[in-house]
Amino acid sequence: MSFTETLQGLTGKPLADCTNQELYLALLELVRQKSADRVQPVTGRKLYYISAEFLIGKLLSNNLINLGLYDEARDALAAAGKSLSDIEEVEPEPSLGNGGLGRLAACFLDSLATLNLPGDGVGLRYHFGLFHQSFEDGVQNEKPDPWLTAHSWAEKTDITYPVELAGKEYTARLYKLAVTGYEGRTNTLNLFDLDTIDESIVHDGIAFDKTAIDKNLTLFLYPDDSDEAGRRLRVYQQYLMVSAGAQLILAECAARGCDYHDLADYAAIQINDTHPSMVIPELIRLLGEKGIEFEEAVKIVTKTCAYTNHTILAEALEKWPRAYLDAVVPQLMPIIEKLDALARTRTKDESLAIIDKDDRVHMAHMDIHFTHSTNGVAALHTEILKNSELHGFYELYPEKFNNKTNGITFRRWLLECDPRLTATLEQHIGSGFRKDAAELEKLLAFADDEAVLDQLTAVKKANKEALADWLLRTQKVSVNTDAVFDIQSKRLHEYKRQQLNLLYLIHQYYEIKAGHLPAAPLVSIFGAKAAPAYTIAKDIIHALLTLSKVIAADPEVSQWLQVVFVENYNVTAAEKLIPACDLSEQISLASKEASGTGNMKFMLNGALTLGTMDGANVEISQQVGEENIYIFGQTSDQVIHRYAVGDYDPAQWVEGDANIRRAINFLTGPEMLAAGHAENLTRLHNELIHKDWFQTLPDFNAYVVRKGQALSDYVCDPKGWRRKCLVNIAKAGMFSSDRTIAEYDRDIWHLGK
Ligand code: GL7
Repeated sequence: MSFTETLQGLTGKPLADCTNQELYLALLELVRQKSADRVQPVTGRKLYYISAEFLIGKLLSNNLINLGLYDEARDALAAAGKSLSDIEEVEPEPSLGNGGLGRLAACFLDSLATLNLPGDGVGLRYHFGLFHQSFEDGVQNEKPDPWLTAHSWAEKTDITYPVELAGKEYTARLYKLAVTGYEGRTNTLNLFDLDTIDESIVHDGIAFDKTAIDKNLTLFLYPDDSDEAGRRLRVYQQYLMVSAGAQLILAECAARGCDYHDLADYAAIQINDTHPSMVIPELIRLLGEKGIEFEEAVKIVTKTCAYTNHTILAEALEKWPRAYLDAVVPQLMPIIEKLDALARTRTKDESLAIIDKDDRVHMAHMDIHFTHSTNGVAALHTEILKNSELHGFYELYPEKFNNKTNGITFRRWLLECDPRLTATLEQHIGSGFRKDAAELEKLLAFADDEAVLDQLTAVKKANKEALADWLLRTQKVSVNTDAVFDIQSKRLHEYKRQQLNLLYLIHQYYEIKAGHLPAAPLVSIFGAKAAPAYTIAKDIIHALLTLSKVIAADPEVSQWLQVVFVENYNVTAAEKLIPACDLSEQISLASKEASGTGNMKFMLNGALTLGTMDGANVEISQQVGEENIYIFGQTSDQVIHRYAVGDYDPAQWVEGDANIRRAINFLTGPEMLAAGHAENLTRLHNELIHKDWFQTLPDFNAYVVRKGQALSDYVCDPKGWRRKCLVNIAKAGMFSSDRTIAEYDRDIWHLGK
């Protein structure tokens, strides 16, 4: 049967007569059937990747690619006058994650299935995921972002588990979402929810009654935690996830013959950051119910579980007040106390305790004591964990510490998002890189081949035109595609330093006004959501939106400089932005970005990195060589030293440097105040002068110089530029999540054995 006939069988009428909605549903059904054919029996150890976030993005195209159906589907639809990309627009994006950590979990599921490894995800079925962002009067506005339509990828099952929260029993229901690898097996993303959730309680944006647990528990990912009810709600969510998850794991293992004593032969559990840490005491509790004593249960759980640390930012290493846990999960507290006592027999160092003297429970400490592996997510990050942040733990358990540099799935971040580049690569180096990313290195043979370099230039230009069309259609802005496309897209956080980019743009504004024209016109594109309660982050968004208005209104400047802030940055937007980027901004304060994964996506799509020696930028720089990347700024050692000495005073930098002073004062100058809000701009101005916790000012001049160099290279040495792009693509292989997953399997999980 032809593809057209199969699809027509599902729609019940000629494809040409179908709406895009009808075609989307038919494709969804077809993918489901084909994915089901690829489910394989599990033998030996199976992985459970437990995570509060799975930022899966839209699934239709990805699934069609992995099933080998994409080209057929596109052609059959085109023959009927339909476009696959229009049909994709019908699909809502599930925003079940907030940034790199959640997207990493999604990439890992893709790689597990592609490598034919038995590995399922365990998480929550949030009804709205992260909020939908819009800008009103230059200010971020938050609304729910619904994705659960009548027909969704996550299928309801009749499997339920009881979960006790604050002494009351709730029923967690399992939903299953098929994850099919590229020419690989089908695994499952298990998502839990309650039947009683009531979406109608959300009002005024994303506000809701935080105490009505049966109605609100899985409404949002990361509900606002600026008040106590919000923080408790996170504990409720976490326990729902781990308790239902642990019951599912034990049930599946038992069905395969596990007698619980040998749990570690059947299951490997990866704890993704500290949100799922309560799975440790919960498993001990459940094993106790099966008749296993505490001491043995601790050994079983330690052998089964492993922990990944994704950040050194202290505020992200969760420490729950004991009172919250006493209230929400009283059944776990006796176990956590026993674990604390046991940990104290291993070390006298109070700072490594699970329950500290202020009665806070340190989730990461519990993870490190009671799992067999703790890994960081890039080489530098792991070294910082070992040498400073977690040094005491490293001394106690050196054998537990290991590095697993992050990766991204090339199916989504090359084949799907950049079909033009994919086709060009295939023309020259064949299609082996689809499964073996190291084959991209074959491209190096063409580094001086003018025809190939021209082709890459043409691909980039076409991608920039496509982005310009999309920006016009969705953001109502028109951009100059001859300009350098410079992109900083990631969560808004002071450590990521969108404010450094902001100060640069103001500096350029002045320079252009003074007749010091840049080497090339620049379109500076941002995409970022700020956490709803993160005031300064919202002020930075406001300052960028205001600056964008000021520049657009000034023809002298706007022919050289444009600032575009894309609304509601999400996976779908990333897929449009990344292939069109010339210069990728990875400018976090050295030591603060654990890895970054956007940096890898941009590089793979032939953008050059402008970055600090932070996270995986260090490894990107090693891969491509320093002549193929624009590095600037303080090193992590210098930064850590500056924090240790504690004498950083931004006011001195403002006083001592006229350019810095000029840029900062512009924030509260007449142009900005006329276009924006004094309250936001003044607060940001004061923050930078009096605090600047992420040391923006010491890196300012180096950043200006390096960025200027990049723009000048782009214009003065176009061939050299394109050669650098080629080297970046060719050297991206190491950042495939297939490589990362193979390393996790080799060193930690040993799946299928
Ligand atoms: C993060 C890190 O900030 C980021 O650098 C890393 O790439 C990612 C995946 O390991 O994890 N940690 C974190 O809490 N978030 C991240 O994106 C939200």
